[in-house]
Amino acid sequence: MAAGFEAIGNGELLAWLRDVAQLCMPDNVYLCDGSPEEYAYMCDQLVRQGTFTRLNETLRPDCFLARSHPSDVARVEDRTYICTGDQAEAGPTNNWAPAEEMKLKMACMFKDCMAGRTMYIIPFSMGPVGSPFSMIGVEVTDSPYVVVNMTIMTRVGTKVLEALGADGKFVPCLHSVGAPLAPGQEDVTWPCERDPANKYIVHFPEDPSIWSYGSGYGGNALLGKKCLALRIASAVARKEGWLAEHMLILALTSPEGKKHYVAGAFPSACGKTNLAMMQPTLPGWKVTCLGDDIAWMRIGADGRLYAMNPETGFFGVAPGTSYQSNPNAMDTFTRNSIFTNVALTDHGDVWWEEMGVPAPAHAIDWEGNDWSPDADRKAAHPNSRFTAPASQCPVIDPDWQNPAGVPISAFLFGGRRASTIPLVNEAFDWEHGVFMGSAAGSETTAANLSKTGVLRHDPFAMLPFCGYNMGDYFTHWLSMADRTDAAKLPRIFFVNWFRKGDDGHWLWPGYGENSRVLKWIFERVEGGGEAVETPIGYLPAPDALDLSGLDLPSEDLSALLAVDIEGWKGEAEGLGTYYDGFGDRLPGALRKQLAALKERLSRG
Ligand code: SAT
Ligand code: MN
Repeated sequence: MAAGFEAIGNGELLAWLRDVAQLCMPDNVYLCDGSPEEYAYMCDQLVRQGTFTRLNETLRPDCFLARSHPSDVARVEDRTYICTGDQAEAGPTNNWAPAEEMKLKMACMFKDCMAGRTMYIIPFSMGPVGSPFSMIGVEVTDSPYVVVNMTIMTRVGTKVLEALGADGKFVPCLHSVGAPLAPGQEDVTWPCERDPANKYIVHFPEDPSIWSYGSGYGGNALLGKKCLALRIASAVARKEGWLAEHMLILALTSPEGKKHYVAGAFPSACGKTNLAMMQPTLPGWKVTCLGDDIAWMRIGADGRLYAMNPETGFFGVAPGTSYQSNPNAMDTFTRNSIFTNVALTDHGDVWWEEMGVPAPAHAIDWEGNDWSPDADRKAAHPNSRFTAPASQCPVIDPDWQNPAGVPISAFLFGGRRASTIPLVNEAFDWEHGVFMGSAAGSETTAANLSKTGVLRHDPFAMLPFCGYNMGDYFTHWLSMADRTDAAKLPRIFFVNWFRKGDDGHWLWPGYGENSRVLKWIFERVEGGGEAVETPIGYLPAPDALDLSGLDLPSEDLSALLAVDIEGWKGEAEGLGTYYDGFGDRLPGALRKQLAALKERLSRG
């Protein structure tokens, strides 16, 4: 193996790397040190290869645009597997194959798959390097695009190898775009496996290890994120008694200077990034951001639940991001950022739909073609993304890298729901809150390569990310109440920013105006905030939401805070059928909660 490997003092890692190199047969091997020089060099190399276009140095210094292949634009949930010995361990919501069989299959897929390419070794830490709560992974990839994105999204390089030491544990994460080059064959700008049926995003939680083949995009390829920090970590967390969740973390500070931390689970592309760094419209209130996608949480010595963001960057959806919807994101990716599948303006800047600036008269669209506003297609792909360092966020919280995390006062659950689900609804207690999380559903978005706008159950926004049987996951959530004084656990709220009127108009303005809902939640946590008890939970009393300065038609407000009994009866029926799919892995407490909800609804 190549020089420079003296830094790898870990025997297990060396042995794995030798095996992998022999299997994949790359032309070169390169160990990433994580330095700024390396990052700059790799970006230049991506420009030379045509994968990256350097953006205008004045408008957007040290920023790059990448265009992926049109077959490779989102996560592929139908090609994502949890492989265990026994199918029951993966459960009914995951694709499964026997672990041993899948390993053989993967060995065949990966054979010689890096021919003509360089194999990059990326040691990375999810969570601060050296923290006892962090997890180390080593991603081996043939994609330099993955290297630079991982460098933004995680802590990468020599310092991680040092923390790993001679006998530390790491999660082996093997990735290939699945496009070996024959001698003399010219490369393309976005190599990947074009046939979706040949992509495999495979997790072996019992090892644990990850094998990802055929895609170079987002969560399919940046293996620290969904694969390690959610699917593998959720399985580890269950065994060790903590939580690995698809949640943003924010801090809310009142005009009096009191601070509460909130974590929120919403499906992909449902506004987590916007909420996590929102600019409140309510005077005097302040939001600071700790993370926009993943929270690892443990019960601390004081019995409260502490959350830490294991990532160091944002991989956010570009379309819809504007100075109106998310000014802090706009100010985060002004420099040192990567844009994928957005449009390129003639000034060398980026553009996307609903960016809040007029469409350019001419641009190059995400597929590399000329585009003008009269074209009947979008300039940016709906799942186009920015990759930006969290440290550049103007409202990053001072504690965002605190290895001990921050104590969570409230959980938010939500999704995209045009009807039935009210603006905000508080659980009666922990068990009822877990029930609410298990009942969450959302319309599908472009974050997954499949039909969008279809309503599906998405418990805790973890449907695509839970690395074990979802029934056991519910049990694990319920068990948190036995691990501490239940009164110290976060209060649980269900929110819905996406309600529409019968004529299709949005009932709630969302974005910074969501601070009005956060204020009520803050007050509830503090023991105030007026509420009414309803069959579905505690809703704000008629005047409890601070709507000062907001021009909200009263009929819209009534609709947002109404309990649609018939609609909820339908929800309950659908949930019963959904629960049936979990068989005896469904905790009895949730069946009891469902029966109690039905009973309350029947009383009206
Ligand atoms: O591509 S990612 O999985 O990282 C984004 C998402 O779906 O949330
Ligand atoms: Mn996500």
